[in-house]
Amino acid sequence: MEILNWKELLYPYEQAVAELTLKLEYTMTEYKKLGMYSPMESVTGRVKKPSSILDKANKKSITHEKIEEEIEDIAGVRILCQFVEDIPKVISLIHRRDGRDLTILEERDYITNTKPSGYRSYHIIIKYPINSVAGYREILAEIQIRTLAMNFWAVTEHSLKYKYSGNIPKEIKERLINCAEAAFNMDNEMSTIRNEIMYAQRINKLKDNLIADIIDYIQNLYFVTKLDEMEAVNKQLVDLWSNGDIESLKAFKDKLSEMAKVYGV
Ligand code: 0O2
Repeated sequence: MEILNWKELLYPYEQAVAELTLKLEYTMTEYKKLGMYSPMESVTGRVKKPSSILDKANKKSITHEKIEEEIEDIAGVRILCQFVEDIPKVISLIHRRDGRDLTILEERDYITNTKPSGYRSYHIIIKYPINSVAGYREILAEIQIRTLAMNFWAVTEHSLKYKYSGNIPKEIKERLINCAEAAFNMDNEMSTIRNEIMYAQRINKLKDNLIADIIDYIQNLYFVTKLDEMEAVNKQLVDLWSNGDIESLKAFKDKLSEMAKVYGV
């Protein structure tokens, strides 16, 4: 059997994880910069540890020569969403890249088809191109998309699997199934108040942006207006900061914009 050079084997996977994570983070940032709600809450990635690769190869009777061909998740990227409704949006974002910077090979919907363990998540297996010093090649990677609640369950179950070397006692398994149900109910409950939560997040963002604009105006006006005029402006800002609704903040910003025009700043 071929002796594996782990450093050489894993390097392209490290590159793939770094590139994919960065690209998806940029998409998240873009949503935020445009003042839009991002369906992705966070993106993380990891390269499977040699011990886990060997365990999986052993479990599935994969020879060393076939590891890269048959273990699809040596490179893994995980996208977390706040709401179940965000998941199809994230899937569309990945579909849009299909045939461009990645190729989709397979999709596994463990959300519609929950695993017997209680595991829920959406998996997309991709082929990803790597341009390295060694040249061009394509490697396999797995993108997991799940909600925060699904992730909480999966991470906890995974650590128990590890603790019990894959043989979780029956009683704990049953409890885990109850927990999976609780996570499922939590996702459903969160969906019912999704609009409220998204509205609150949008308002907070809007408020932050308005305050930032107001502070910019105040800084520009500081040296050109009379002291008592500036004191009144500062006092109004302090009042609005704590009590102000969006409309009053907008009106205050418009007032400062007029003042700035008058003073030519
Ligand atoms: P790790 O440590 O996360 O990398 P199989 O091992 O046969 O079940 P297969 O055929 O490789 O899985 O593909 P599948 O079912 O899409 O699962 C791949 C990965 O999904 C797993 O990788 C886990 O990360 C996650 N996963 C699948 N089923 C479960 C589950 O029941 N519980 C938890 N917590 N995670 C699951 P690895 O290699 O098992 O683990």
